[in-house]
Amino acid sequence: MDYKGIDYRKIDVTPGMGQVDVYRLSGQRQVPVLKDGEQVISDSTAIAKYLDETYPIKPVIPLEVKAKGLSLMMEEWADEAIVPNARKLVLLALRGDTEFRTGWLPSGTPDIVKNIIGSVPGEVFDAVGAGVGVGPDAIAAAKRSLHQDLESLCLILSDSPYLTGNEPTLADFAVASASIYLKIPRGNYLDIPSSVQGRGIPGIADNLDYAPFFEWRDRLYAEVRSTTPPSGGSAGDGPTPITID
Ligand SMILES: N[C@@H](CCC(=O)N[C@@H](CS)C(=O)NCC(=O)O)C(=O)O
Repeated sequence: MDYKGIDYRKIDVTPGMGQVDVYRLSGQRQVPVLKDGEQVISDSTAIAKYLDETYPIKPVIPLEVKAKGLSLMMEEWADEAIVPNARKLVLLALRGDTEFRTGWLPSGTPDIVKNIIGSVPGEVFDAVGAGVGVGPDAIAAAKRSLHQDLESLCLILSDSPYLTGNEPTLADFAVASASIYLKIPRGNYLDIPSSVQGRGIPGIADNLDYAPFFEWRDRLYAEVRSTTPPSGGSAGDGPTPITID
């Protein structure tokens, strides 16, 4: 919606209790959900399709058939391969880096709480990982997949400024958002403490081979993402307003 210049209001949902409202609104419990007047749409692909149909300016799903197929395929790949693999490795990064671990805590967190969280032994993370089926083999497989994914992405980006051509599409937005697990962007694009910005999974976030990928990602955020908190409605020649109750 930032890319299309559509004004919107964002409501963060608290996992658990907050999802009751999501369920009441949309009949399912996951985000994102878009409410546009009386229309309620869940699932990011369905939302992208709806936005392109209703607000055709700057389509996020390309009209040209090959780029359209690639965009939809890459979006699925970002959600189904990059995100789950990266989530597994985030656990490993939190295990090994106390500063990364405590950097997530709100700024007012008392030192005693920070110290306790910072001193949780690595074995506890191993046990949690094993408990959710993320043992050493799963971690090695996730690493292999991500290295191959990043090599592929760098190859694609060496030939065009965006993943499917000269304009950003759903593919770019999906892969860029999945990449947040790999390395957190610097800048006030997301509500993420500055102490963890620029940090990420060792061997990936700091790997110079993948610098072109993270440069593309950061350029996309700088070009597209609004840094000011979205507000409801705007007048004059600003972005097209959507009414959200
Ligand atoms: N295919 C869906 C996936 C949505 C999804 O995985 N949402 C996650 C957050 S990124 C969620 O709501 N998780 C909470 C839950 O599953 O209870 C889409 O692309 O919108």
